[in-house]
Amino acid sequence: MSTILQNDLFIKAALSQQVERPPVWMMRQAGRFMPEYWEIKNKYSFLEMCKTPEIAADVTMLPVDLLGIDAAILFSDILVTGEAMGGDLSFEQGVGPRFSNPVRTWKDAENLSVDCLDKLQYVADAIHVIQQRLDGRIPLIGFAGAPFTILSYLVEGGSSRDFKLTKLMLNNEPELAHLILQKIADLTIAYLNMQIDAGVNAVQLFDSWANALSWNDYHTFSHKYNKYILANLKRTVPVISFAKGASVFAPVMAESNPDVISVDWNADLLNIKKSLPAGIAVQGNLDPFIMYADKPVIKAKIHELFERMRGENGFICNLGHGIMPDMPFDHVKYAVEVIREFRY
Ligand code: 1CP
Repeated sequence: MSTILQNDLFIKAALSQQVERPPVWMMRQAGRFMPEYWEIKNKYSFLEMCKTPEIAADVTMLPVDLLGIDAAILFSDILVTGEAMGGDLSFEQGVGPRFSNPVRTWKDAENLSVDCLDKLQYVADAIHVIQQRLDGRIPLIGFAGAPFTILSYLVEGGSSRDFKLTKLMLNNEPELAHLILQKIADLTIAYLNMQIDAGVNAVQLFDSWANALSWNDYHTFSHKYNKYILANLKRTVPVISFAKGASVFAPVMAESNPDVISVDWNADLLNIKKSLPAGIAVQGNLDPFIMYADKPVIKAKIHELFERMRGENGFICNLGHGIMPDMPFDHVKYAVEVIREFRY
């Protein structure tokens, strides 16, 4: 993207440059907590929304126009790579994501396609429409799911509490898991590079369920592939590595050389930042559940984090995980206002 950004706070912070206040965006910022989301959602299925560039752009723009955040994130889902590879994906109300043909055997794994980037062309098309709408106001973040997190959905056939079948595969048939992880990683490289070519200003790799893994398994089944992906991305835009579990795994994540590590809310963010090599920024790490609290509490928690991070370049404010569907919209909006008014 050669357009000059009117608000480049997010990019500057991602590159550990000095800013007058921390930039903010929030995971799941374009979603079910917004009445305006439901007006669209009531007319289309979730996948129709993702696959119709004009609608994906409409939803991407909701938090830009209604919340005033400092970065937009593409409206899509991490599971679209699993679908492109051959997964029969649906999102049912109240059930969440589902793959009706889980990947559990060598035959299932061999049937997964890697050469399927054409099936994700709608994402590049959406990026073009969104960038026209944004018109350089703020940066656009592209994203993909990390191989271990995608593997868990493919193996379980959907969401899971304990990742029992996934861990059974890692323990009993590690080579089968490696075959699937390698295929996901290869598609993810092509997919994120396609997003970069289409004009996103940053990309984020979501390893949402890394926290399910032991220290050794994290190295073997997650970090190895995330590192391979980061080594093969066009590093023309900042790369953010998110893991639920980053409170523990951040020093390992740093070995894959991301520009930013996005941290859940268990850790002290300053301690994490200080433990990382210079030049790696941090993103986070408000407990999302403060959004249910009274407004003075929200303000106090934000200021507590910002005072702790005072003087640090390379800090992007975000939640440690996503906004929940029933969080009050005006609380989230208030949080963004508090952040935007803050000055170092
Ligand atoms: O606003 C945004 O953040 C942009 C769009 C976005 C992103 C970045 C959506 C829309 N999903 C995601 C990423 C995503 N999807 C992640 C990684 C981030 C995270 O950890 O929260 C994960 C794990 C998913 C998988 C997924 N898709 C879930 C979680 C299920 C579980 O296992 O807990 C859900 C509920 C979905 C559907 C989905 N994705 C996005 C929305 C708005 C929805 C809800 C669809 C609906 O019913 O309207």
